[in-house]
Amino acid sequence: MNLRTILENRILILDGAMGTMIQRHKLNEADYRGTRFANCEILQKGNNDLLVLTQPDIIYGIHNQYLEAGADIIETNTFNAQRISMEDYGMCDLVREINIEAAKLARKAADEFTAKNLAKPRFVAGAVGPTNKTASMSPDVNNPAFRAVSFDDLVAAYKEQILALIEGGVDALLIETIFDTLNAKAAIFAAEEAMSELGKRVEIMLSATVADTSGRTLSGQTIRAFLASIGHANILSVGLNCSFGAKDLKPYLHEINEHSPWFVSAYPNAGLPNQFGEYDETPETMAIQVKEYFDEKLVNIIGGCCGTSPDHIATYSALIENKEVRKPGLASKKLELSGLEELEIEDSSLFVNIGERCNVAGSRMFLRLINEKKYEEALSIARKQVEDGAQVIDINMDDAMLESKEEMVTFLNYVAAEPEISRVPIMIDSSKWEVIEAGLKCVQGKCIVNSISLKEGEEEFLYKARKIRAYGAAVVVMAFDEQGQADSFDRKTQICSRAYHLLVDKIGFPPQDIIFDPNVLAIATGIEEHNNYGVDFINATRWIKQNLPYAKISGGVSNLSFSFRGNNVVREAIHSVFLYYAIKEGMDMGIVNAGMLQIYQDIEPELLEHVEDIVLNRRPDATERMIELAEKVKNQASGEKVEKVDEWRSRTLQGRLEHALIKGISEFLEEDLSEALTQFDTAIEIIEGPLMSGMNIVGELFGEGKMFLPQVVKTARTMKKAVAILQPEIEKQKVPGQSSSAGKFLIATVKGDVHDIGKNIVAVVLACNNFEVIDLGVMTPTEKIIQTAIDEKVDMVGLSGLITPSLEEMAHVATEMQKAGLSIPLLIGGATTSKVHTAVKIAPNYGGPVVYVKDASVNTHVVAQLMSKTQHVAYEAGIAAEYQALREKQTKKADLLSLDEAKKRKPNLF
Ligand code: B12
Repeated sequence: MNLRTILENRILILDGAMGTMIQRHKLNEADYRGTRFANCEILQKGNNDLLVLTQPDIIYGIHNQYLEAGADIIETNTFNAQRISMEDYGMCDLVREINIEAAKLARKAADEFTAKNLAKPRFVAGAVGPTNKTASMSPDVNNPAFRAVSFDDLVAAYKEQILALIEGGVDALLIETIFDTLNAKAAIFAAEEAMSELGKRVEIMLSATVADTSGRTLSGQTIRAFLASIGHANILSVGLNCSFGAKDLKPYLHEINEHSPWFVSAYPNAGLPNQFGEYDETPETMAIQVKEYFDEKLVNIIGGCCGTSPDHIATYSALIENKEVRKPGLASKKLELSGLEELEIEDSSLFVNIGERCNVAGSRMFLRLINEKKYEEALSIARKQVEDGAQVIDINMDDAMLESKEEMVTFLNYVAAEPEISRVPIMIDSSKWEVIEAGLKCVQGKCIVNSISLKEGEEEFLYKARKIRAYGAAVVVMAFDEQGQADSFDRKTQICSRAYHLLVDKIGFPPQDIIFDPNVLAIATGIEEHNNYGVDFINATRWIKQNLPYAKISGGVSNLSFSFRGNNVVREAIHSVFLYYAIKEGMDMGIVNAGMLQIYQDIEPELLEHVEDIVLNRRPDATERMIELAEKVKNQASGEKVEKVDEWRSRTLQGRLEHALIKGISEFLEEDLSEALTQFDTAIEIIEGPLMSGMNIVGELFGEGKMFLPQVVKTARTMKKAVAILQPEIEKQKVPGQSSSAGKFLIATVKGDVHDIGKNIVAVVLACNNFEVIDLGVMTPTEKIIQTAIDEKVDMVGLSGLITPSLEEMAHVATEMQKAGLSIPLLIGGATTSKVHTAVKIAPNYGGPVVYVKDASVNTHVVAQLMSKTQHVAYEAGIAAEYQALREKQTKKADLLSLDEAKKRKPNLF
């Protein structure tokens, strides 16, 4: 029976700490050296891996103790046995020997136990540690681009170790204590190379470690980002080890459990070391915590890390008996990318815009900065794009006068040191393979390669695709083949189809990781054959979506309007019209200059008609007519600006505020808001009246694809400014008289959600009502909300959320609040929340009062009721009854049959 089959039926036990057990032997320098290394120059005390050669009986004894305690899998004593770490001890030349001997020792012990009880086969996992160097971070504070170890160094070192482990007879490789995903990707790469060289496969198991309670790895990735980065690997299991004790590891295991299609492992520490460097968790206390993992079906493999011993492991056997096994979920069909954070793209996602400014071929300023080696300044271009809403950033260093490969590596290393930039995935853009490959070796996240094509034939195409997959990236495939660039619908679809089937059927490339670029080519050039280019792209997009399942579509949008260089009004309109139609047909993403987009809705009717004529090739004279109008538009452009300002300035106050928000213009806010203050009773009414209505229009346009994220970011900034202008007014309306706090209110936007405008307004209004507000900000993990609520003894918790996944997250918070024994009121708010969802999906998870609150002003009233000593019981009972009624109504609805079903079931009376 192999590991996989057993794991489908029961939980497996991994051994506990090796280091802790070795320490118990209190070995001295001479013991470490043994006779063989008695004369070596470098001190060896602490070189635990060497003990397989100098004290094999001790290591064999420890393996036996763990096997005796019930471990199904034991790890070889090789955590540091690769060249990079062994350099510290001057023992690089022993790497192969140590690994072979370590594997043999463990194998011997395991096989002896298997022979004693064939029904419980024992396995050996080759321990592959993270090394003592990190490929994603610079150890030199003065040079963020410096790296103490490269991907290639790591691959070489890991490969040497892994070859020896496999030769020594391990069943699996356990790449563990991953703190830098790039190191882990190198280990996976090396493992695949070693296995294909030996012609033998063993299982790969991965285990990461989170650095602190932010739930990130040391190199800054969230769990989801880490999972996306290693999604390409052919692995048995993924999980967590080390970090902190079993209790604190649990929330992160939940995350892995939810999002991984593999078996899940955990081997926590026996708590965090205390002041004396000792571990406090006894086998009994740890067993109580670990039991929850099994009860909640979080893991398939359980073991122990630092501080654990055979006594800890021995408690597990009883705990796993008759436990239902966790079944891994299905592999995702979404395109999952990552920087430090994850970006998930599926067909229902909104258009993803890729920042195009870090391209030496497209931005003169970026080229100059790279040429002058002003990397810090070049970084600010990348930072600005992310701030302005770019969800991926394209990096291109293809210039004849540049050392493209070096510049790509240097800049990517700089980017890695900037968390604000590297939180988004990278698109490595080059026409040179060596530049792409060098770039892939620098990025820990899951990036996109831009691009490969069939230009040089199938063999070359598949070679590159296989490599890209091995580095763990997604790929843009240009519609280009041996005959050249595809310029018609037929050529585009035929090449994309050929490429898709080669990738998916021949080499098993995941279809969701293929992004086609069917070529956005310039229209209205005066050459008749070019007139249909826009339509061909749009139609090809539709065809690809219908015929090549899960593949994505991207394109460089600015090419389309190339004929109108120098005329930005027309260019912006062309881009928006094109995107409007292409997105409707399924275009998922595009390389876009966010500053070169008009809001579709706002394009002058005459201009819109002319632009649609050329983009959609609606009439033969479209180009001439557009050229004519373009001249007029261009000539008017500067004068018109003044006119345009005047036009919207003469609208009603409501109209002006809405316009300012939609366009992201803050210039007149002071003026308009002062006027508003004379017309509305309170500042809050202004927010909830005209400002909210502006935001709602933005939301609608955004949802319909008529506005894009960068434009919404601008809007959000304007809204924030407006709220800031009104804040002193809100404060003036502060409830006077009460000196002491009216209560403590904890507010947070839930995990995964960045929207905070509404939450901030609620916080300000509450503060003005004498509440002490603890604002945990955005993307707040559940555990933080609950821990703060308990530590700060708050009176109420308020959750804000504006995207659909937040609804589920809120239900989860409610469940966890219940588990934590809380009973304080829980308030739910934010645009996507609703009374019915709160009643049906959130309230049932929590015993305390749960109240949906529509907006900040209603909130004051709700909070007052909940805090009132005399009214809260009646108020809560009223809400509970109302929600119960809503639930019953909902259940009845769910019981109703569909019309078709009802027809099918009609009684047969005749
Ligand atoms: C501005 C905005 C953004 C800004 C947010 C900036 C910021 N710092 O907040 C940016 C550009 C960053 C953004 C990003 C995204 N957004 Co957005 N965004 C909006 C937009 C246009 C307005 C939101 C807003 O601020 N409204 C104004 C405030 C005042 O209203 P409010 O939050 O509802 O708050 C009021 C009440 O609800 C209540 N309230 C709010 N919270 C709480 C909490 C408590 C306890 C209480 C009592 C009351 C309460 O009081 C407030 C004042 O009265 C909405 C559209 C809309 N109509 O909501 C889309 C919208 C929410 N976004 C949307 C999407 C999809 C996204 C993105 C996923 C886009 C993308 N492709 O990346 C990302 C999300 C990233 C993430 N992981 O969160 C969708 C969500 C769809 C869905 N159901 O999932 C929307 C609805 C747009 C749409 N039609 O598609 N977005």
